[in-house]
Amino acid sequence: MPGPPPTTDDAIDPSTTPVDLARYGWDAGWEAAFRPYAEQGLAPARVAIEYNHLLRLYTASGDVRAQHSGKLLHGAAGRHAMAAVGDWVAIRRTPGERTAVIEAILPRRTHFSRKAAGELTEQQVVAANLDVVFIVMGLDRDYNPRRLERYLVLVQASGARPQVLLSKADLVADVAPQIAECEAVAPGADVYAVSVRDGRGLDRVRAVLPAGQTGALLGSSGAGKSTLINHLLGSELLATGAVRASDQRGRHTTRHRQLVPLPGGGLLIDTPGMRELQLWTAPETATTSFDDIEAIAPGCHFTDCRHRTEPRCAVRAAVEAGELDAARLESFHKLQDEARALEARQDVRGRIVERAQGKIMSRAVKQFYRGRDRE
Ligand SMILES: Nc1nc2c(ncn2[C@@H]2O[C@H](COP(=O)(O)OP(=O)(O)OP(=O)(O)O)[C@@H](O)[C@H]2O)c(=O)[nH]1
Ligand SMILES: [Mg+2]
Ligand SMILES: [Zn+2]
Repeated sequence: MPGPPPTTDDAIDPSTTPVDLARYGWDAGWEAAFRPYAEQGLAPARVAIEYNHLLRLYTASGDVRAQHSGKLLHGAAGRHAMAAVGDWVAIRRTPGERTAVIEAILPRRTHFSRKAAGELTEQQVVAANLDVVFIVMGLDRDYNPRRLERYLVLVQASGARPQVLLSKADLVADVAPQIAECEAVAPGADVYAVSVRDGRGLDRVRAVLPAGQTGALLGSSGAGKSTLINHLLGSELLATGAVRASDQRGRHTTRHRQLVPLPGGGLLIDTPGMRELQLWTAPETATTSFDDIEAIAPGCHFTDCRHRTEPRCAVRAAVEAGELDAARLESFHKLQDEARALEARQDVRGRIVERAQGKIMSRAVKQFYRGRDRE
């Protein structure tokens, strides 16, 4: 078994030889976006690993650990303003200080978000600046097309291209039925089988990650995400863990998100298996991955038909005629309800934040005048 991934901040040796940032996906666009920060004497870096409050960054002069500036930590934007793995950031390094300070995050080209776990209605950016998102689903008991729908909604909203990897293909005799089923759920996405045991599909993964492109692996614990990266790397960089014999569930082996440069020049982000995948998206985007339903909907009598109890609904008619899977329409309704509920909670939260900010403002104004009275 390989050792655990680096968990202490000294685990990655700071190198002294300069590194070409192109290795981490730096290009002319990032260069242009960074210009104002370069003028302030800041250096560019890409977030490599995210621990709780500490980040590990790739820079042109080796890896450094970093923390957010006070301004980013306590700003009004909340968790969205925190750097996520894959972000390009502007850092300040003070001679003699071991930790760099993240002063700014360059505008993200794409980001994959979900609702933060727990009660808070807060967006959590799982990974940033992704060209591709690989949804990894094992062909063992992990296989679940309904969960795939949920992932696709979030990938759709992220701006990255979705790829569906049916992993552990060596465990089943014929992958064709599952591929067909997933293709029906994921119109427009590439769906293919991979296996590290017989090497199937690995070249296809490499092909969608040419030099400079960044992908992220998402999926349940035990789906084989870290194992796949190790195979693409040709080394056991990441810890992997066998699924439980009783129910084939994973053991949450990966604890941190981590950006790994691959030999071909592409980059892949490993993520911990998700326990909870709550939506973070508007009701309109929640249904854009249901092209099959959207294609039938123009036939409904009402233009704003929700395909529930409305009369002369073409979508329900298609289900009754056996042309559309009933489970598919059920998912459509479920995801839309969830997105609506989230939207309502966000409205409430927005008002609370505004009120709190109003209070802070009026206190600051009062203090300002009190100060002046004393002068
Ligand atoms: N048969 C078979 N087993 C595989 C394959 N890929 C991974 N596995 C096994 O699946 C188990 C889980 O693999 P991991 O790579 O740790 O899974 P993970 O998705 O990273 O899981 P977390 O880190 O917990 O989220 C390990 O025992 C792997 O050996 C495959 O292609 N075929
Ligand atoms: Mg893992
Ligand atoms: Zn309808």
